[in-house]
Amino acid sequence: MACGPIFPDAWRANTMTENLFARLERRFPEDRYRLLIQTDTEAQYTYEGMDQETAGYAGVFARLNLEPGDRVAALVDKSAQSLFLYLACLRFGLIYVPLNTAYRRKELEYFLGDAEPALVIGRSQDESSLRNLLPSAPHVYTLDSSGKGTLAEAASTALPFTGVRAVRSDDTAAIVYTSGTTGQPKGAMITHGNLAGNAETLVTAWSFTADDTLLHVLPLCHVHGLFVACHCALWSGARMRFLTEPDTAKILYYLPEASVMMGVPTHYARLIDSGQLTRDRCGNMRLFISGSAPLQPQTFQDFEQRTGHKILERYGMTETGMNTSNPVPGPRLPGTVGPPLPGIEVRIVKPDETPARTGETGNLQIRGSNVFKGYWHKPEKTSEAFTDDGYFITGDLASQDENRYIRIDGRRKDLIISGGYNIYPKEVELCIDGIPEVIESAVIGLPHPDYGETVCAVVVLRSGITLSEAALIHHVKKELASFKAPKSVCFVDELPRNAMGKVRKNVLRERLSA
Ligand code: MCA
Ligand code: AMP
Repeated sequence: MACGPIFPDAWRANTMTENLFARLERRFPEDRYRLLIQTDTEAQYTYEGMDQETAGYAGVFARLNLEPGDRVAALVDKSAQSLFLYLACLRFGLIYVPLNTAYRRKELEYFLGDAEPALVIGRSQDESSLRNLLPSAPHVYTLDSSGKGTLAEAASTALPFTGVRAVRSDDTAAIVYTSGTTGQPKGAMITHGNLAGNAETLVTAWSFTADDTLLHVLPLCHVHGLFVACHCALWSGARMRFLTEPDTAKILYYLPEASVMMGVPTHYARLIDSGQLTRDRCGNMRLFISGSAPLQPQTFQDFEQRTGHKILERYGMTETGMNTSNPVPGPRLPGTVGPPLPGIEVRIVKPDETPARTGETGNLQIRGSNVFKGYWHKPEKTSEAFTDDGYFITGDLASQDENRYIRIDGRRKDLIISGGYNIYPKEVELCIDGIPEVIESAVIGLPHPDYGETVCAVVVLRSGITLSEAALIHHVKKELASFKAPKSVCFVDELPRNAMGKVRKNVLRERLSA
């Protein structure tokens, strides 16, 4: 049955909760029985199921006397339940703090210490270390489906909270950590209004309807998988096929039933490499979307040749959600991230803050209701991130053509993006410099066919000392999430420096790329 957009134009929701729960309650009660999630283990949940599960979790929040604005940190694997946990926080006016399960002890210590959660939801294998990390942690539960200490068990004895707490659109809905180029990671405070505005914009721009099936292949601990992907489905009443692992064979298996897929360029490069990507397999697909990292024009072309589909590339950030997008109807140009999305002001300025000319590269700045309200507990970092007239300084370098299509030409910030994950060289350098055998190191990104870029460490050892590449990588993996570990190590006698004593990373990149 074709049903078109669930949401009539006249209805405007200021928050995700208003859109989701109020819609089910008052506007479109029949949508309760539509499928929301099917997993790759064939578990399935309707919108009604989501309503009940989130009411159960919110019942636990009520029993724990959590107050609006309290933080709930989640260190959980991807599952339907982890999405419900997030939605339950929205429902109860709590601030959701997603954390990547790849993070190591020291990283977690910092995030939990900074966010000061009233409740932590973890995996059973992390429970005791979480309790040790948080001696004064008020409450810790796990997210397994049943058993002692699980949120499900707590929910089974709590009175379901079937209401929806009223929130203002500028109340914080989530704190998502982004690493800083200097200093420590910053928690971006993303408001209910940011989420709702961006969801509505994307649903319209990408023509989402209740007829869509989104092939969901991304983790739920970052903005791309949690907000961009899930919100498009939830806002439009669509269905999602949740893949718990980013496995190419599984993506290929479920492609025929899907109509939309969102991924990072690595997903698309792997699909092409599989040799099994055909037009037939994509027969039901209407849209492939890519972001979080640059999509190589070659990948765009190879994908189109095999499937007939032009991948739609868009550009966003944790702090802003999505800013620009190639169009659904209209030309999708490889190597560009499309024009600004409606309602989002994008400008490109030269170092003296005057506007860059058409085609000229400059600093990309963003203003709009999609832009976050600031960094948690870091007012100075917040004011440094904005211009006097309220534009957010992205740290990306870009140019714009005569049709307003934007090209991301580079980054002012020292950042490596590997398979869509951001890695800050400074953090890895500090970790390597902590090895007794090491005098100093420089961490750079090198081009890579699968991950786009990978981490390479250039290391100076104390004289007469040896250290193997494997031992160095092992050390980093003990301290930091393993995706941050170097994929290659190059030992040198000294690092090239400029007259100011600064390491010339561009020289290293040129030498090692060659
Ligand atoms: C995993 N590994 C990686 C990466 N992913 N190494 C470098 N870069 C990576 N991206 C390491 C693991 O630590 C592991 O190491 C080994 O590779 C294999 O892990 P596996 O789980 O098999 O990973 P994979 O299959 O290689 O995963 C690749 C992936 C994944 C599917 C591209 O990284 C992924 O889901 N990326 C998406 C990230 C994302 O959602 N970014 C959005 C941020 P070991 O064996 O040593 O343990 S939000 C954002 O950027 C903004 C808002 C935006 O615009 O979207
Ligand atoms: P994050 O801090 O994880 O939100 O990552 C945001 C950064 O990812 C942006 O500032 C860009 O540098 C990069 N990014 C996101 N989408 C794209 C894209 N389509 N092309 C190039 N870079 C991108």
